[in-house]
Amino acid sequence: MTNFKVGIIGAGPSGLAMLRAFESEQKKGNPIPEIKCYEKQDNWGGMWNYTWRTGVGKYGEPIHGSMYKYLWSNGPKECLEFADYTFMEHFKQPISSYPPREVLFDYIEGRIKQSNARDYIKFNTVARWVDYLEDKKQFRVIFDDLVENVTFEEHFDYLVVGTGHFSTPNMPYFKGIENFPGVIMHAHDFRGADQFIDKDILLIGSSYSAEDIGVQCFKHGSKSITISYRTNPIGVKWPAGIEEKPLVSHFKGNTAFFKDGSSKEFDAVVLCTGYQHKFPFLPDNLRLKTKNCLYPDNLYKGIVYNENERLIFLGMQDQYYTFNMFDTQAWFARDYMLGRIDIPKKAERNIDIEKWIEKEAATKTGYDHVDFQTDYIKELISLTDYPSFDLDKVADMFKSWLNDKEENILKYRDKVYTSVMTGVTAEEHHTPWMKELDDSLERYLDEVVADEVELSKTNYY
Ligand code: FAD
Ligand code: NA7
Repeated sequence: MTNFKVGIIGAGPSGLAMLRAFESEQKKGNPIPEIKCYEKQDNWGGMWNYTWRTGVGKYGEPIHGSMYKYLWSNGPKECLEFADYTFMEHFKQPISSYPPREVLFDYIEGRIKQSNARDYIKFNTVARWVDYLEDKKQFRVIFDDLVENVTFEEHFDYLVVGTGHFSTPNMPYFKGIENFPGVIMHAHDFRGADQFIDKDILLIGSSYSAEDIGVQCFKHGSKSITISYRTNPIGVKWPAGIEEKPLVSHFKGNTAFFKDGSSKEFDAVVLCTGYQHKFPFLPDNLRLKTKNCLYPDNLYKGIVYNENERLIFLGMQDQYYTFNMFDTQAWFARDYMLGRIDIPKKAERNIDIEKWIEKEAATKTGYDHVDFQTDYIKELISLTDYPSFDLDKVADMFKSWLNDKEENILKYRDKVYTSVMTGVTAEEHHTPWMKELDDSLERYLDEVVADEVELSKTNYY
């Protein structure tokens, strides 16, 4: 049956994957349901739609974006490539394995621009509240049109939540931090390393944000970077100028004291302490409650909400795979909504969920995490017609990437990988990453003159 209505909240990579999945069905000449997508920002791309703003946006809504100037992909692009729209198809030439944000935004946009997806999206519109109407078996969603400043409601048979989960900061307290005289911010509000040139900065947290903001600040000229970890250090070979210390115990003025008894003065503190899954528009009984992990509880196949099988979440897991994982989820969600995939009763779904959660609990290393997510995607791909690709090779690339980072955190982005979709090997970027201070699309695609390239390759790190 296709005479039903689907609402999608968010037009980031997950929401766009959902639109793409239906579009591919339509292209085959098959009927699709009525679809509407709502996006609170004025453009699509989610995180990849860069904003200079912090705090609140033009219409007073909390800013979604956590990306910053000079952000380059933190994993090989060959691991996130869409199976139905390759980098070669988009750029018509090999590019490097770690493109900057604007280049990835261009790629995401290139695929979706091929369709009339924009017609389905209402921008500058925020989902405010959702109720499930048991008698009608429909969701009633209340939206605010931010431009017109009007509230309206829509009813949907299925609701797809693709609102991301790297937007609402986790802000722990450290004794004495309230009297720290310098800049204090969360990674969510970091918009580039420029303001930290010649500064001593303290990053609290030891995951992707701390690693990348630390390296960015080093590259752009901070005086020193200290990364303070709670559980495990990042543990790569750091260059002189970046060091790791155990957790901060307290602050006194501009001095941070660490659990190993050492202390240091800082100009700025950046809390790289992760994010909260936050759904202010969902009531308690529909709200996904999880931390950042590879298999959130209560989601059948990591997608269908177990308490209400008409509610779908995309992209809620921690992510090694990104764009192609969102696709495989969206294809599954599409076929499920179209009635092609039957899902078992709640108790059986619970058993399946438990199985995956136990499997995640048994993972220990980065390699285990990669294998876990690879298995998860393999299962989803086997259930739909999303173009299959060599996931074992992608897993190998992820593992090499983990090694590359350990070997040289400043140079891993200079490595190249081979696409499993096209067999094309990436081209080295014309300028080593540590020397490249311009992250624009124009500069990236520029044929830089040979002399300049040779000069830029001189080894200073
Ligand atoms: P998002 O991209 O977060 O998009 C969610 C969308 O929902 C947004 O457009 C938002 O405005 C909208 N929305 C939210 N709430 C509402 C509402 N109530 N009503 C209407 N619309 C709403 N991934 C990589 O593959 N490579 C990287 O190098 C990489 N770097 C990253 C760096 C940072 C700093 C961060 C935070 C993430 C990074 N990621 C990276 C992961 C990134 O989150 C994913 O690539 C991807 O953007 C997730 O897509 P999404 O659609 O699930 O969520
Ligand atoms: P992550 O990957 O969720 O990591 C959060 C980090 O914050 C992790 O190291 C945590 O340490 C640390 N943390 C959390 N709470 C605290 C407190 N109270 N004190 C000290 N440290 C704490 O978030 P990221 O922002 O790094 O990455 C998210 C995405 O952004 C990712 O996909 C990237 O691509 C960009 P723990 O290990 O739990 O002790």
